Amino acid sequence: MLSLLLHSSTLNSVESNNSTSSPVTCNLASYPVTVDGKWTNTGEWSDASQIKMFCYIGAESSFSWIGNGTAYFRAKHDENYLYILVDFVSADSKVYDEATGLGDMAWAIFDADHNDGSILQNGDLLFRIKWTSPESFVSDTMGASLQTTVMGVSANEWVIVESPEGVDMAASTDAKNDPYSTSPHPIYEFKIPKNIFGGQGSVSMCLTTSDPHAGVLMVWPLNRDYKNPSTWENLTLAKLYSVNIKFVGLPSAYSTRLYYAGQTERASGDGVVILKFEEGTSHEITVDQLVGGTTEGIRYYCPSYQLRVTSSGQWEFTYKKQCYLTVKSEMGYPQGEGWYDAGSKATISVSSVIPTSDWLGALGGRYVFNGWIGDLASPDAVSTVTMDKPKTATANWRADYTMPTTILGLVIVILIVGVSLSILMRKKN
Ligand SMILES: [Ca+2]
Ligand SMILES: [Ca+2]
Ligand SMILES: [Ca+2]
Repeated sequence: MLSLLLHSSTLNSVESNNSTSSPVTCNLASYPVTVDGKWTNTGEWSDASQIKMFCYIGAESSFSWIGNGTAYFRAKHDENYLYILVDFVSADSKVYDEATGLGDMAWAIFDADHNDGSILQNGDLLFRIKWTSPESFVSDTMGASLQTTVMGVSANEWVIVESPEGVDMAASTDAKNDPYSTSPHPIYEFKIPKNIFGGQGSVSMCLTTSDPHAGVLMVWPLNRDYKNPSTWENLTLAKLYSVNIKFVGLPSAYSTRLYYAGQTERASGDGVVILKFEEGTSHEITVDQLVGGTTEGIRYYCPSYQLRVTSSGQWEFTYKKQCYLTVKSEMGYPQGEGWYDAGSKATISVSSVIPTSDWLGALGGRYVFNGWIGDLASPDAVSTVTMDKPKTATANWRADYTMPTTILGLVIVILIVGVSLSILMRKKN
């Protein structure tokens, strides 16, 4: 305890903000970053790791840092880049003072050569975004211009070097989409190629953002010394595994959707989708079980439409073509309409004899099945059809009044005989 107190007193006192500094795992990016110095949309940094920065109190480089402040940084990465957001929530919109020439700024420093030394080394790099006098640099913002600088090391001092390829930095006071506070305040975005630190899975770094007008300096980690890499904190980049997905049996004109990790992605039938996930995480990937089928009588069915991935590999979703069979009949309970695997045999049926619905039906008037017409020509009420394409089978019927005609004929004969007999009987009497 004593040594800790002594240690911190030599480095000036630092307000802890009730949090302690510890290694941070940098999330894998799900959403793209637009380097424009603001929350381009409310979701832009929602997938990043979030760390509250510390408020530094004491003297440093001729400044007295006295104020309380609130700042966060967020970090995430994709295959090639590390992205850092520094959000100085408590600072106001005054980013540059003409009289003193002082401007707000943010730094990100990396122990890029991983030597963890107590002095700066050639490989260490500093990325700085600073507001300065309006005429100094091209981009005017808030009555100031933005200066972005990359620094390397010479004789244990930071000196300006040429920016490595791919570096991008920006700042603004536009907090319109900022979930911390929408009142204007400095926001900084850094896009840093991972190859500056050899693309390794972790790197030591420190961050600083300052508001000299308010006398507030925010740092991470606690007790960081910008010239001493061994005081910087480790940022571990979550490693990725790669999932390669193909679709079998789905023509290129069709597309399906992939659902994974709360996201949806459309993929065409001949496409290959490569997804990256953090090592150690498990993900369920689902596709549309049915594709097409709304108009043309053809659809694609995926019997096994879910899979779970936990490591790199290749997977296939197999779709089966299906064709629609339409069975039309005005009567006789037609059976068999529906979807069938392409090339399979469908059985259709209809009752072969139906009483007519008029009064003659009671006397045996009936409709007789007269065969299937359309894509299937068959005289049999129960028939099979090969579903090599969408098909329609229509039942053909004819009316058969043989029975009521016979009955009525007999009734008439009986009536005539009966009447004749009764006339004969009367004459005899
Ligand atoms: Ca942005
Ligand atoms: Ca300021
Ligand atoms: Ca170093």
